[in-house]
Amino acid sequence: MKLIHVLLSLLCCHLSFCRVPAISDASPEDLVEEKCLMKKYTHLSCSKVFCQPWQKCIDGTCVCKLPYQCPKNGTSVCAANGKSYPTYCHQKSFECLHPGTKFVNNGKCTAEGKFRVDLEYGNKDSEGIVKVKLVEQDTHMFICNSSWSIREANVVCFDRGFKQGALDVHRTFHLSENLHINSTECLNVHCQGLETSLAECAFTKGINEGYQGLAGVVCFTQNEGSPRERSFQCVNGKSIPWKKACDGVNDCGDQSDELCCKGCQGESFLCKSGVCIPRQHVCNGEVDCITGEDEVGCKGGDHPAILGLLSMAREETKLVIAGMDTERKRIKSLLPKPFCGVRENIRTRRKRIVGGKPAQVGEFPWQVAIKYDNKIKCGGIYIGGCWVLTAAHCVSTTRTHRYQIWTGLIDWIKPNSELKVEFVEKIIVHEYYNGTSYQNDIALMEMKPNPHSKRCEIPNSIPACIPWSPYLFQANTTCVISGWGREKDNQKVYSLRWGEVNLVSNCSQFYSNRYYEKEMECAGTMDGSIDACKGDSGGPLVCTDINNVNYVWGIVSWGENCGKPEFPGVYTKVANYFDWISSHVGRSLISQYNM
Ligand code: 4AZ
Repeated sequence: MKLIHVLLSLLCCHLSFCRVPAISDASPEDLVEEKCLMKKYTHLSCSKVFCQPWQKCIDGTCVCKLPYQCPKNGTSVCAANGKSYPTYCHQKSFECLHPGTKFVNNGKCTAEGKFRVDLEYGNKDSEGIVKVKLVEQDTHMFICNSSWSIREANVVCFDRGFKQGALDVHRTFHLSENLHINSTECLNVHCQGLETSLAECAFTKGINEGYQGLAGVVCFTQNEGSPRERSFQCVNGKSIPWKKACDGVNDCGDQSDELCCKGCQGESFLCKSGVCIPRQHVCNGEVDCITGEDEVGCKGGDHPAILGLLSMAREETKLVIAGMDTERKRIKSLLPKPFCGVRENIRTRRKRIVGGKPAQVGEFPWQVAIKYDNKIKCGGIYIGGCWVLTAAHCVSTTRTHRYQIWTGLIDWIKPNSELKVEFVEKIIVHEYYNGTSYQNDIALMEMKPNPHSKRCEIPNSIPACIPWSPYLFQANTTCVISGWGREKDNQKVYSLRWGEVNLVSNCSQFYSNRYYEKEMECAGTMDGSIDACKGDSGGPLVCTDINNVNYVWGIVSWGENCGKPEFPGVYTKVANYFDWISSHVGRSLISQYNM
């Protein structure tokens, strides 16, 4: 048996139509993270991917926006229900709410010239050779095989109501006697893969190389579904060969084969968030990884935007229909982007509380001090508007008048001129805060606005961003803590200090049953030399992303003593509370993406 396999492999390779994996190749199963698969992530999971611009992220899922939430400018499009919509975003938002209202063409709806897709020479329903009729053209055309992939095939199947997309991109179809493919031209088509109609994809003219050169499709139906080899189970119920998981290609159709990856194979790129994206998406001018690294360090020569234009220009002569991808990008660029997490004048403070270093004015513009009666009781984090984030164990909801929020402060013995004192309007403690276990140790403080402007004006503060996904930063990332808390020897601290700590995974090994993975985060240093301590509570653990944007990843919460290497500091995991925070402060204040 083995010998036959080897012989076959040799023969195959000689004929160069099959690749024998090298002995050292990891098996595809090793690229996939099992624990992550249980979460059943798809293209609608906004902790892993960005939502479409006509969607917003609620509780980790992309849901439809209402059409009025779309940007106003754009040109009208026609949908399959015969209605015109003011923009593509309006139509897609409407379609998202009422599937079936599919895109037909760019422009107003007219009686003649509908876009059509038919399948020929197969069973004509779920399989066949793809034939299209473009708007304002009266002849049907076939699709060239050279541009055809599972991306486009999935779109054709979605369009025909096969929710799991395509099983395969080809099959030998039994041609009828009277095959007449008389045209020498065919159409190349290019989709993103998540369109709901082929009409949204781009078409260019190509050369027909006969029947073999034409694209076909087999849509996934339950009876096609019996797995032929060891197979990967997509979230949508389709099964695909394991070797197609984590290769940057959305074979499943719901992207579930690309979202739980430890590594990527083939022509693909691994995002830090564990997502494989196609290599062509790296440096293409659009951020695909939620962690942003696919558009960083792109060389000037191949600047993403210019590359895009060049390829458009090259295609221009043959372009039949431009597709809606450029419009999708434009809509994205028109959405409001709140500002957070960027220091005014980034100083090179690089090089690295307990064991910390003194801070300078402007280095921690989100850091606030929470004063109760005559004492700095805790730290806090300015997150925009009138809102400050802190630990629940720092505050009580009833004595708001005894609190003050000091912003712009460095030294509380000799306050600097940037200091501004604010009074407190309201305190919101998490409804499931547990003072014994310190679960949900998170609270919001609303500052009293200026009575004239009705706004909070805090000139020397800049809000820290709220992380919307637990996948934005991984274990071992170096982040920064800051505060007026005690030194190791319990020495008092008057001036703001900061230090670098690393995110620690598997923290239950240190705190066993006291640590709650979903709600808490640990951070520390190998030798315990840098740590938060008494008085730092409520203050920030801030992590910086690849674009130098600062996120409040944790709130100083608790820990066994201070500065002990075997007991890292424990922080409230802010990403877990994005929806709780936005429900109180309003989505628009803190949402950067997926609005
Ligand atoms: C505290 O008592 C405290 N080393 C805060 C942080 C840590 C320990 C104690 C973490 O507020």
